[in-house]
Amino acid sequence: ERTLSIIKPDAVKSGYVKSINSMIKNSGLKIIKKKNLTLTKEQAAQFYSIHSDKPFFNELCIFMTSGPIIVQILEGENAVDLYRKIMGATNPSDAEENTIRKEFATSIQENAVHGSDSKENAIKEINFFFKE
Ligand code: IDP
Ligand code: MG
Repeated sequence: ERTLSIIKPDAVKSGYVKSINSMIKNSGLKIIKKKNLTLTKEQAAQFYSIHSDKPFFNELCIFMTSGPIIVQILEGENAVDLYRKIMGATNPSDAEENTIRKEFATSIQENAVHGSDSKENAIKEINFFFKE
């Protein structure tokens, strides 16, 4: 099974990429593809289009385009749910100990990482960044 991981601009800027990837590898997931890029406003709006009605949508797009991100495909047994588990809750103040967001997120918006929330969305999100 595969899932899409994004290390968001806050975590890249703070130099947390290596530490986050160590937590990913320690969980048993393999990083099978990696891309460094900066999202355009259009890409951010399209990627997060499911949230376009939310009050935080505009700010979320501004944040996600504020600097480089690392987009990775993770592979392993139960990859979607396993990665959601090691990421921790969306709001870092609700995240459990030893999760990526507990360790590295600063707010509900600047929360260090993205992970697909279902197998179906994982396929869509992987295709969004790795069409080839
Ligand atoms: P998830 O990333 O844990 O799946 P979603 O609800 O899908 O959380 O929200 C997508 C992203 O939007 C979050 O990771 C976070 O960056 C941002 N976000 C979610 N809820 C809020 C909020 O209430 N205020 C500001 N930003 C939010
Ligand atoms: Mg989500």
